[in-house]
Amino acid sequence: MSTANTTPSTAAEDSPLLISTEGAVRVLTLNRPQALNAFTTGLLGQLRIALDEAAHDETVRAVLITGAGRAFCAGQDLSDPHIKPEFDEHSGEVDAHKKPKAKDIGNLLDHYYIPLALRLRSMPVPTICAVNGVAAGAGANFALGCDLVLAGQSASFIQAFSKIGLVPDCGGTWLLTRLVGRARAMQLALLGDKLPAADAQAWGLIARCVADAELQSEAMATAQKLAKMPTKALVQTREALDASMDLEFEDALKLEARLQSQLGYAHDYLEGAAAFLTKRSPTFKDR
Ligand code: T3D
Repeated sequence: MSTANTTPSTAAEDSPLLISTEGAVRVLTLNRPQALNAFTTGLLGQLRIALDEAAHDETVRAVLITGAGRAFCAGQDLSDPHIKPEFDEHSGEVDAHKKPKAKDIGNLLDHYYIPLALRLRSMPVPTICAVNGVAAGAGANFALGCDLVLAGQSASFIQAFSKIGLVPDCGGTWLLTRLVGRARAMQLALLGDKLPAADAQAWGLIARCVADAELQSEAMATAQKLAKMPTKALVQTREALDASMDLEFEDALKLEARLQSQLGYAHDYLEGAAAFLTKRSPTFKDR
């Protein structure tokens, strides 16, 4: 990734989340490479705060999320003391005679994953994910929740949940069916097999699979391009496309008209139209 005009991370280099800014693009890098950037409650909390900060910073016009090292994210860190199930550390067996201490995974979702997924999906700026390696479990679904997903050719997507007796979470059930349809969603979710990035693109799960060496520069170029575009219109496009899945055709037409009504009075439409008609480059500023 280019370092031109980059504000270095304010967090320490060993922080689980690195934050930097390149022009109007906020870059968030998951940084637990020794555990394939698996989500701890600490990392989940930092990620949500970083998204909140980006949402409230008027100078930020796109967010780019990626991972450090060879993986994007291996999902929930299964050794995190907050959720680690009880078993015999020596034999690795679950003691059938001893009632294991229950840990409510739903609580973890309520407190960490749901707020994070909702924050991501309601960002007032476009979000781009550069999937630099394996994305498993909640790591895959967090990536798929971004507006545009680019992946390196050696990256892959795994709905790892069924292998440990869980259902897809972090929006997986909602996202998968909408992105690839029920048949392929079922295949991914039931079997939990690895889907290589090239197949993910062919299936319509992600926007683009690119050469590994080009992933970060392609993702940054895309983020910079989006950052120069009319942010508010991009975000309302996300809302309209998401809503359209549950709307009748006529209701989708009416939603489009309502959004155009609002956007038509905004600076960016006037600027865009004026720039086109006077053959100059537009400068968009609405957020
Ligand atoms: O409680 C809950 O679970 C609720 C939350 C649910 C949300 C979820 O995300 S559930 C799904 C959780 N994730 C998984 O089940 C995936 C587990 N990981 C894997 O299946 C594999 O690691 C991968 C397929 C992702 C990658 O395989 P590979 O062979 O490239 O790497 P590896 O050797 O398995 O892993 C490298 C290291 O990362 C290793 O540590 P070590 O042995 O070098 O010290 C491994 O233990 C660690 N690691 C990988 N994934 C996780 C992890 N450590 C903790 N949690 C992980 N999820």
